[in-house]
Amino acid sequence: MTYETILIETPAPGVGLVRLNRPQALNALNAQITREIFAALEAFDADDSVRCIVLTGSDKAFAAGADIKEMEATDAVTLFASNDFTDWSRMTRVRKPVIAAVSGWALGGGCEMAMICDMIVASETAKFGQPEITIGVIPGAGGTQRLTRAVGKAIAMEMILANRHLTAQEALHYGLVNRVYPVESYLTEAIQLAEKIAGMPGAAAKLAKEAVNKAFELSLTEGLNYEKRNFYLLFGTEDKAEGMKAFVEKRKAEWKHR
Ligand code: DAK
Repeated sequence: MTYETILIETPAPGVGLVRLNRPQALNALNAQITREIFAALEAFDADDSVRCIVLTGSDKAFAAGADIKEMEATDAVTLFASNDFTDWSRMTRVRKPVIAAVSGWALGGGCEMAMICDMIVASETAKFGQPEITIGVIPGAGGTQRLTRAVGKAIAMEMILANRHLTAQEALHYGLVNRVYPVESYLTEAIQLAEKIAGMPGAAAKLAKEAVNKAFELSLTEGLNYEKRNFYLLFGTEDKAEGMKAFVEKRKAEWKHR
């Protein structure tokens, strides 16, 4: 597939990079870019040479939300029918770890897209917000749920009802982001973190991601059972045999990612 609104790179061993590229609209998420982002993530997910994915925008904007100019002309029936745009659950089905590298605006759907990722590395200029109420709607791609789980009810309510924006440091304080770096280095740092994850045994990384995400959906007992099954499953992998043998032999493991 060729892309018109995103750029694709493999900047480090095992790392796939998806870069949003609609600078004229601050990377606003129209149907085309959304479709291309999901397709690119799915392509990296299916590519054996990639084990961790970084999703980024520009230094000025990760994404300023869904494209309001496109949405202005949309009615409820059309929105319901346009599955490409509305089926953001495609992103949650990516099994490899995904890191959002966020600088500048991460508003509305931009903030929601970053929150679907497994970790967020931010630049000092990152600004997170859910301003949908200022255009007469509410978050529609997980903002009321994922933001509340990430920062707690009080701050989520203020962001969603009063359009409060969080600075990068505030987002770090409330647990929305993992790390904050100067704008000159946030992307390099995100790629380095991705390279570190890509250097771990691939099946374990996928199953660990899956189990952590289950913590938001299952009861503790169900979650613990889920974790245990994934743990047992890994005892069937070549990397488990190699990892434990290498420890006993006091040498570095050589992963096959199988
Ligand atoms: N949509 C379309 N164009 C946008 C845009 C957006 N969200 N944000 C910025 N732009 C465009 C501007 O119109 C302008 O284009 P021209 O007028 O020059 O042609 C260009 O980008 C530069 O923007 P500004 O001139 O406004 O730049 P400033 O630095 O002055 O301001 C800003 C930056 C980010 C504060 C401002 O642009 C802004 O407030 N933007 C809108 C932010 C916003 O309200 N975002 C939330 C949109 S609602 C769903 C999935 C997703 C969603 C819902 C449902 N389902 C799966 C069901 C998501 C909804 C949303 O995100």
